[in-house]
Amino acid sequence: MDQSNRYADLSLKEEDLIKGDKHILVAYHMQPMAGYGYLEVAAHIAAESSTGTNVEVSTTDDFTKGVDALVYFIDEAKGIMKVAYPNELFDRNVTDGRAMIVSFLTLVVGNNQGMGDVKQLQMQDFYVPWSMLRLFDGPAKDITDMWDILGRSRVNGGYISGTIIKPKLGLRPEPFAKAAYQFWLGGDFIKNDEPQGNQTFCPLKKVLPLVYDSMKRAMDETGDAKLFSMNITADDHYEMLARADFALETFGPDANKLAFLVDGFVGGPGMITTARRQYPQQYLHYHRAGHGMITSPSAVRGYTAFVLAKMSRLQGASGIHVGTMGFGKMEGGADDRAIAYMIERDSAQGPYYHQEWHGMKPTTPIISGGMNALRLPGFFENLGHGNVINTSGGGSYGHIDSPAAGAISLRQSYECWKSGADPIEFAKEHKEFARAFESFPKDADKIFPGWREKLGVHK
Ligand code: CAP
Ligand code: MG
Repeated sequence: MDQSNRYADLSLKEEDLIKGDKHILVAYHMQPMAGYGYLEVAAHIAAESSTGTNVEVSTTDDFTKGVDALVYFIDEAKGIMKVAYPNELFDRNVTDGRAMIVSFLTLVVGNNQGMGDVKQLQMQDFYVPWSMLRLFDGPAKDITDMWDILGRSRVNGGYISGTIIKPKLGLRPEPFAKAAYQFWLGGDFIKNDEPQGNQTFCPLKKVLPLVYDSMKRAMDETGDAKLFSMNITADDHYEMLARADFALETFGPDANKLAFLVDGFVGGPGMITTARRQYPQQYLHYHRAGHGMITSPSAVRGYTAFVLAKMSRLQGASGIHVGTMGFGKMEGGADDRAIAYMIERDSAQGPYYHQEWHGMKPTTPIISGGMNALRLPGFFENLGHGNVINTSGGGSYGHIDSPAAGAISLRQSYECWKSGADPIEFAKEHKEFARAFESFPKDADKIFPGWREKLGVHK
């Protein structure tokens, strides 16, 4: 049934919709199945995503029609469609009247994802009017709190060097805590790798006190504060809180140095919001493992990594992984810096919409996945700044001298880029950075051809 009479109005202007402040706007890449008209399928999507179904229903009244989602733009040649969703469509909390991401997802990428007349439907961008934006929690803590703990300026506090305890799994409590200690001698921030939790060979209640002991010893030895991002992901709300509460008690006076990591993609928005609301004093670290199943450029449904990151700021993530923009091991390209800008700035341009954040706290871009000291200078150059958390697992534990040397090489790499120095010249004066060339020779050959001669390394 062609419902474009009711669910499309191509005379609506985007600027008017934005000025009106009454709609969330969503841009999709859409391709219909063969044999279906573009506008017809677009209208069907708007219907299924709001008040409609595939037939007329007798229960529809005049009020209902007022909250129809409307297709307001199509470009069939480019495969782009845009929909205006009236604010009233979105579910609001009984307890406090606030908005929820789960309702947003249920409507804009819910049933429409499985429709038989749709070949491709991937959300590329969305715009949130102030009237809705103000109903989302946003972050409670942000990178300025991390800088403060580290004793730096709250403004432009710079690069936070981090790692992920590796191997991913298979360390017992003592070697785990030792690996943490070794990195902290040179670096700032450690996170659990996302599958690490309460395995029988490394029980959380045994390992966490040891990690705190490592932190204290590293702080004593270096005179610097250290940060630990602990995985509290769990199916059960109470289990998640039990993990988090145990950690807060364990870290006691240093609980401010504890961040909570939640696998927000596989765990879902409820897990993020639970952590955000239960622990507003902790930095909330959104890990997005699994997102590639829908965000990959090869995916034809779901939404993009950009959309995921933008939603995470609304939900209140203090930081989220944004990939490595083509410089690491995961999928992505240089243009992905737009993802970082959208979550860290107060006013930013997305692929389709400009978003004002009206002072909502920023979400830190967390840079992770195959990074090391040699790949970082190019990364910073592409992004234009280094106010990020970077976690380099292999890049630290793969350094030939030690994890501490790996950590120091990361910091030196930032200093090299910041000072505008030539990396080879800088390496001559900075041992840990120089030894990163020998630790990751394949990268060195690729990024700095001729490095062996220049640095006098002949092995
Ligand atoms: C990185 C990592 C992260 C990925 C996630 C891993 O380790 O711990 O989970 O970076 O990807 O398991 O691969 P390495 P993203 O530093 O050793 O590569 O940040 O893109 O979400
Ligand atoms: Mg990982």
